[in-house]
Amino acid sequence: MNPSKLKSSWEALVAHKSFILACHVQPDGDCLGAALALARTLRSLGKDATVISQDPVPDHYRFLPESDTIVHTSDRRYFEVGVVVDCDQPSRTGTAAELINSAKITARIDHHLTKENFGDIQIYEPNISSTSELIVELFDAVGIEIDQATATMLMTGIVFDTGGFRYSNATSRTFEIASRFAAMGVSPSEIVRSVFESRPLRAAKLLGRALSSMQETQDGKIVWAELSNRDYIDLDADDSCTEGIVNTVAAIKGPRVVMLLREIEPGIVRASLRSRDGFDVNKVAAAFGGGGHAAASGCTIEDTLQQARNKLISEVRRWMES
Ligand SMILES: [Mn+2]
Repeated sequence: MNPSKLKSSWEALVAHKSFILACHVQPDGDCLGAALALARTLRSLGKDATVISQDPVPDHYRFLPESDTIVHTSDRRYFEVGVVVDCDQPSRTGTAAELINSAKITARIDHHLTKENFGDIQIYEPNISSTSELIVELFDAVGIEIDQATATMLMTGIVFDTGGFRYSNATSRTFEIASRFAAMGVSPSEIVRSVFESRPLRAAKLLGRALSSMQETQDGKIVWAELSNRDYIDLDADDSCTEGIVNTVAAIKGPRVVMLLREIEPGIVRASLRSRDGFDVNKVAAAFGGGGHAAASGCTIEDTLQQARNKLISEVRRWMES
C-alpha cells in the first residue's frame, strides 16, 4: 500500500470513536503485537479501544506491555468499528466474530495472502513481513510517533513473523525498522529469547514427540510430523505449546513440503504447512478452508489423524504434479 492509501484508510478509521480489535485464534506474536500497538495508539488519540482474543495470551507473550488489558469475552455489544487483526475474516477470530460482525463498520489490517475481501476499511499488504511492519508503515505515513512501548509491541510482531529475522520476508526495510527500534532501546535479543527460547518443559517434550514422529514419503519430497490427542493428554499440554514446533520440524534438508499435524481434539486435526523452494502451500491449505502465505500456511480438517494426513499428502501431490 502506498502512503496516500494508508493515509486515507487511517483517516476513515479514526473518524470513529470506539474500536474492538480481534486477534485470530491461537494468537501469535504478530497478532498480539499489532493489536496492542494499534489499541495503544488509538487510545493515545482519545479513542476507546479494546483488544479481544478468544484464546488466552500465551505465557511467553506476557512481557508485552498492556498484554493484561486483552479481554477474552465482552458483555458490551456495541462498537463502532470491528477490526480483524493479522487475519482475513471474522471467522478466524473464533468467538470474537460476533462482536466484529455487529459493529457499525468493519476493518481488516493484515498481510495474509488471500482472496477474501472483508472489511469496509482494508489496510492490507501481502508483500510485507508482518502486520506489525504494516502498522509501522501506516504510522509513518500519517506521522504518528512510535513510543518505546509501541516499538516493543511492533518489534515482537516482526521478530515472530520473520522467525527472528531468518526468513526471506525480512527485507532491508524490515532491518531498517528493527534498527530504528533498537536505537530506541528495544532489544531484539531479549525479544527473541522471550518469543523463541522460553518454552515450558511440557512444550519441549511435545516438540520431542513431534520430532520422533517424523516420516517422509518414499521420494522424500514430503515430510511430516504428528501429534496425537494422546500426546497432548500425556504431557498435560494444549495447542499453545505447539508454537514454533513446525519450524523446527521444517529445519531439515531435502523436502519440498513439511507438515505438522496436531490432533487437538479427537477428530479435529490442525495442520501447519511449510515449503521452501517456491511451492505454494497456501493452495493446499485453501483446499481445506485454511490459508496463510505461499511458504507457510495452515488449515483444520475434521477427520482422524491418519485420514487427514492422507488427504493432505494427496492434495500436495496434486499441486506438485500440476
Ligand atoms: Mn502475521
